[in-house]
Amino acid sequence: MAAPDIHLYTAATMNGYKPVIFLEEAGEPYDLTFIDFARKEQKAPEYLKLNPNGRIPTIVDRANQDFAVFESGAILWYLAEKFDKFLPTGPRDRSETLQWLMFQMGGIGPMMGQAMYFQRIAAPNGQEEPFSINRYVDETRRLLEVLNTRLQDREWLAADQYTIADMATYPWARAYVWAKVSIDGLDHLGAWFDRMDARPMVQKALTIPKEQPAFWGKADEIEFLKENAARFASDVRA
Ligand SMILES: N[C@@H](CCC(=O)N[C@@H](CS)C(=O)NCC(=O)O)C(=O)O
Repeated sequence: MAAPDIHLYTAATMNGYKPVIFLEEAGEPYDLTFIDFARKEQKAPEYLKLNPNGRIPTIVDRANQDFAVFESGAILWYLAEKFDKFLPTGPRDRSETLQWLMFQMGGIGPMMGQAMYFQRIAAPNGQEEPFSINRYVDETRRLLEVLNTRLQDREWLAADQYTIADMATYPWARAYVWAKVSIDGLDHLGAWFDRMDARPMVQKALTIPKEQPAFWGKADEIEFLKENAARFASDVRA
């Protein structure tokens, strides 16, 4: 049997789940290579040839002369075009979808990522920075409020349909506990979480890069906190 077109390199992180969600929702076959951060596999010279940023996720399309794509938003966009799914074609709908995809890539992801970093990694390593924590927690809350307002009169983020914008935003926004950001009063966002949580392929995708726990659920368990801080300790000291 021929190998699937798509070879995905990923791990169980917010950005790492996105292409898994797409491929599971689309029902397309793929090979998956788990990238082990503990062994710094994402910095290996061979991997850097695929992803010059040394991070996950990355895909290689064997049916397109082993074309490599990095950056999770670009990966979703590429997969959507290749399989003609979850990215509407009309110019307004398409633009709306890409706007909300960019909002996740440029806003929700970076701000929540820093809120998590300063509270979950820097602080346990003796680098408590209240000014930074407040900045990123407040900014995350503001961005989640933008999502909440957007969702007050619609089921999905863009184009009145389930798209790559929802797939990109869910793993981040849903990890608000891990970012220690309250969603009190954000009922429309909560209802969207319920709709996303109820999608069987989304739930399946979250179990696929198995080797590390998800960033929510048992987020406050002490062992997990220590283990996670240790995984990044060398970066914090640097
Ligand atoms: N903008 C990039 C960010 C990728 C990213 O930061 N990936 C993280 C996991 S969510 C990673 O690989 N971390 C390992 C490292 O920093 O070495 C994307 O969306 O793909």
